[in-house]
Amino acid sequence: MKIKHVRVTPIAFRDAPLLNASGIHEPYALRSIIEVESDNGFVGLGESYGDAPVLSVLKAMKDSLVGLDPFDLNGLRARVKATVARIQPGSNSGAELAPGSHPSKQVANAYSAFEVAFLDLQARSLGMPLVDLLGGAVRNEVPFSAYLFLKYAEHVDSPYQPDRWGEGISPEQLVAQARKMIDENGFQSIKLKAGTLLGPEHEVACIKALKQAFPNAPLRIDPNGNWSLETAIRMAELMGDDLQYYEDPCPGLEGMAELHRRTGIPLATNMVVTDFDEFRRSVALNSVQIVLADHHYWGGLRDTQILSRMCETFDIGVSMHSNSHLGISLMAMTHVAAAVPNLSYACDTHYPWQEEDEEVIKGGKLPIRNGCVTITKAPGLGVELDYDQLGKLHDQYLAIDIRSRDDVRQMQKYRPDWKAVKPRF
Ligand code: GKR
Ligand code: MG
Repeated sequence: MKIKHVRVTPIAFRDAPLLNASGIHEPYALRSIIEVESDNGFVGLGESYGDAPVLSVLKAMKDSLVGLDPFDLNGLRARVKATVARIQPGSNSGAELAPGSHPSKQVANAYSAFEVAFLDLQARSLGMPLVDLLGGAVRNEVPFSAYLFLKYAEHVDSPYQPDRWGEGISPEQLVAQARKMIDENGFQSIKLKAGTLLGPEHEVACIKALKQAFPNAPLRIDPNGNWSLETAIRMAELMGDDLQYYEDPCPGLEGMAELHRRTGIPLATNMVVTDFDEFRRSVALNSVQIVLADHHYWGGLRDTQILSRMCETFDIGVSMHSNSHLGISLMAMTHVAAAVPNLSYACDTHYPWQEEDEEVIKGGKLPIRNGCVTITKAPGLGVELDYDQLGKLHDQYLAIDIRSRDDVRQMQKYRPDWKAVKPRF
């Protein structure tokens, strides 16, 4: 079997005005949809970042993959390395929350984008679910958590009708947001995105309200490194006992290590451990007790399994990170999570925030039941592209002027003096 065509299609979909440490989400999120077609008629699918620097690598890669055997993952890696060395793509200043766009991650994330599509193609050609190529499923139901955001009711320039979630600013509104998300998806655990302009005390009040409303649900808070060590310690004193884990409260491997020494609270990260070198340094310092894996920038599904194995070796818990994404990514996350025996926590997903009419796979949005996404016996990732939807979302991409995520620039539309400062509090 040889690769005959590779297509990379940038798309844009509506994204809610969600607040975070950098600022606020823009009205559209960008992704790329990858199709790898073999000479015997199978098509493997992938989904990755859609920011300009990433797209430039994916597009530059396309033709070099024609003629390659989709089982030749080492050949894929060599071609990715050669392409990145040749074109040296730029960085994406506004997306430090999502390490995938960082220049040091270009090889890992481009490899991942195609590795998923290659594995999907391999599995389809063999008529088996992708998870079987990862050693088989240790669970068929993969648990995800409710991912709450402080948010405005609508975007600053109102490019479209307000979303169905309404404003999420007060603790009462956050509890209502959680209830709706849990009613619709059955989530058992709850994560609150923090580090926003509303400040740590307000965000701790939201955690307290959530604890009261959902006393049995494990809670997490994630300020994306936007609190100083002293602030993180002060907030830990207020809510430490309410948390399952404390995700990236303050910046840096050293800061996190010191925080753990002084509070004893389990710390999780998708910011200070984003590659194997940082993993090694984190183990030496005991910076984190849980790593949030993300195949998009950890170098694919197989490297995510290696990361999980490393976590097991060093007695570190495994959870999963997410950015705004659609169903192909959700199924890739689900297949790899199904093949990780030591997945110790429900995974993150932004999926509930995405609109019903903007899914790119046939049949619309995938169901999340009892907080879980199910692996089926269908070949590969188990999803098919809806080409009408792909065309619609690509046209939407062409119609807007966002080419790289920049939550700082978006916040400046609300507050012209807003700057990228970290830690802010
Ligand atoms: O989408 O605003 C966001 C998140 O803050 C995202 O960018 C992070 O990468 O969800 C992520 C996280 O857990 O840090
Ligand atoms: Mg995080």
